[in-house]
Amino acid sequence: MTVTSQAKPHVDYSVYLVTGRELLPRGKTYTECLEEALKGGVTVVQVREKTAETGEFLSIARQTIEICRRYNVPVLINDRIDIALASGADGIHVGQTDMPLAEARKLLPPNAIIGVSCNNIEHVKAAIAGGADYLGLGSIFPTNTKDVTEPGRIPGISGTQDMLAVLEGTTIQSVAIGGIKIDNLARVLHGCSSPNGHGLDGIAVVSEIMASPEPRIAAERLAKTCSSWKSVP
Ligand code: TZP
Ligand code: MG
Repeated sequence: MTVTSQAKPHVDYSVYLVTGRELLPRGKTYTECLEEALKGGVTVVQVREKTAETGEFLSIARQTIEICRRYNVPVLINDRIDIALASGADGIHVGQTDMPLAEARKLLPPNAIIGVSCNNIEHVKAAIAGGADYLGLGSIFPTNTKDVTEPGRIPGISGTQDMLAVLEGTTIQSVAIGGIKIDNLARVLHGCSSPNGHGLDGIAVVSEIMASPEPRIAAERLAKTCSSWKSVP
């Protein structure tokens, strides 16, 4: 699966890892963490680099893709279309202040996956109109991983339910993100559904896996809870 292949890949968003190399525990390398997380059941990876220079970002993206291909797991690039194209990633994830969705679509091949961060229902409506493939809803809880202190940046479970209601009747998938840990995962999965039962397709985490001394176990626990939730009729 690359942005140059033909069909748009189907993505399983169940356990979505967003990278954060700065959170790695002492003694654990990025590639060790990534490979362990993949063995534990991560289903999609977003390479998120906030301080790396372009060359370094590209090399991390390529390294990530090389490892994730072995597990048949798609790789998305945070924000940078140039890095996505140069590395052969499966798509990008954009925030509300990044490249607008419509412009990103024009620049990327038609089979590229594009995800958008949404904090409120206006964002969701715009993302639907712009043809997003999936949405990252949140931050659902406060988190130390990203500055979400601005008013309106933490929709919580009830704000996420409102956003999911707008997604009803569309094929756009969604994950919740922000402060999700194994201890609150069941609450997120069960709590986040619209009044008509439209729920999440998965959850995204940074620190729960990246900061763990045992990323494989962390990913396994998330995957297990997610799969038992998905098996509920
Ligand atoms: N977008 C919204 S919250 C967040 C991002 C990238 C950070 C989530 O990190 P964590 O460690 O899973 O709370
Ligand atoms: Mg961004």
